[in-house]
Amino acid sequence: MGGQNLARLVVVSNRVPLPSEKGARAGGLAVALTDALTPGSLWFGWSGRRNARPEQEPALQTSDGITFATIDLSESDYQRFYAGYSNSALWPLLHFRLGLVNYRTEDYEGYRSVNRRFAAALEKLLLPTDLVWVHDYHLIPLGAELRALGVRNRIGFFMHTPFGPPAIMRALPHADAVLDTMCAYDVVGFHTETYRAAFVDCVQQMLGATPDGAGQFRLDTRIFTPIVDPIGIDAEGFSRTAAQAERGAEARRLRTSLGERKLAIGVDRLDYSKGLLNRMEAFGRLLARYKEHRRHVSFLQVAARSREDVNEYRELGEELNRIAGDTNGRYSEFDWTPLRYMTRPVRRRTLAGFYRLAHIALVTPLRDGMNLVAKEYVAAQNPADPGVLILSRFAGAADEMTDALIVNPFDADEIAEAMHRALTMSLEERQDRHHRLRQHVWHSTARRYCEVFLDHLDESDDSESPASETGQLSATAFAPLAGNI
Ligand code: ADQ
Repeated sequence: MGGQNLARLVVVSNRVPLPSEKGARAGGLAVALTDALTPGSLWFGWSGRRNARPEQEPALQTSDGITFATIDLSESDYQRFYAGYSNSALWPLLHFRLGLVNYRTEDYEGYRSVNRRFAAALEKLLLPTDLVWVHDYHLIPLGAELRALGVRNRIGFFMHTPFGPPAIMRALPHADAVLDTMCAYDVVGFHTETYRAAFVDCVQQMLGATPDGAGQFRLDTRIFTPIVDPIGIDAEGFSRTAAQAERGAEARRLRTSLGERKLAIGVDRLDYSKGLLNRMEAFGRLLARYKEHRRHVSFLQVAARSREDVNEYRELGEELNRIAGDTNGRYSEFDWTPLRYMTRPVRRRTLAGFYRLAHIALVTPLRDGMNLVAKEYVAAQNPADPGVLILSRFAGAADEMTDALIVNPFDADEIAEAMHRALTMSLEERQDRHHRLRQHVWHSTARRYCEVFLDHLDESDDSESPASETGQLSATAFAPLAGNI
């Protein structure tokens, strides 16, 4: 538990990475929060397990002073809540892929009922002074469900995906009801001003919420504050890890296998939002157009399989296998395989070493809330001889990382041109760009992300909190939060 005088932080996310599962793990949210939670905190959510008769009470375990409270899902909850409404309706919609939205009423009902169940289980664990921080699109209605149970704690919500304007959001069945539940939070956070502004347009145009002119909005009796709070990484720590990992066995094996060749790298979850097809296509076009790069560059794409029980993900996997085979069949020589494609997750530490070896990182999502790989790549570089980041203009990261080579991820020719430019860029230009990118990544860290959000949550309502009445809840209360970031 935290100090007696400090508000306890309660993080809620769909998937709780249990201490027993440490190791290779894809997913930006899990990575950022692992760094942010400190002894005394509670992390609540789904265990990742499916169970024919899930208990209503959460299972508790403690590790390094953090309590993990998890509940299992039944098979039908899993299909409706997780594979269904969350990942077949909300995820494509929030990534502007209306054609991929697959909506079923029973999925929506499952989504709402799992959120109710989560709220009922969490409510029993809450102390009156807890600060509750709910994460991501699976759990949008959770705050409203907690309020319905009489919970008066300060509750914040952070949306890790993009957020669309009314023209997109209106395509979601029950959009008004879902949006309405977002207004039950005290603070609603987004990575960029574009997403925040889109949310504001939605609540004003679709629900009639009104601004107070000082950043807050009112809808009937509820007052909420939408904020911009870009997520970041532990830049210093990641940089150190990369420098060490470069000397490790895996990085040495990779370097030996490359010989004198340059390395381009892509690291993603295997997801249609990540622009993998266009990226592989672009690499083929580079080799077709600029013959001088043949045999002199290898592209390593690590794409950890994810959400395989959603049709679109299986189909994407098959298409990637086809295009990878096609590219290698066309351009391979007996001693050079241009494209190395692996779908197994790679340990974070190993990845850090690979990033450091890579002359180019291709981060070309078609839409992405932020994209932490872009930041990890910059942090991993050797400032004396840095690589070049090629970044999609539709990643949230592009708002801040303007010194990357910014591309339209839908245009494979433009990506190929950017690769050529990166492969032929002078050391001086690489250093200049990297220097500026580095300043940004070191400024906008995971630690800052947590502090900014929790400061807003702390400020959002002083009148009703017993802790603030005694003056005990202040920004300094969160200092330990960042202790191990
Ligand atoms: P994700 O879509 O999971 O996160 P991202 O931000 O790139 O995307 O985070 C991925 C994390 O997982 C990174 O730390 C990366 O190193 C790791 N990872 C990715 N692929 C991996 C692989 N193949 N093997 C091992 N590790 C891998 C969501 C949103 C993003 C947002 C984050 C955080 O979609 O836009 O940046 O949340 O808010």
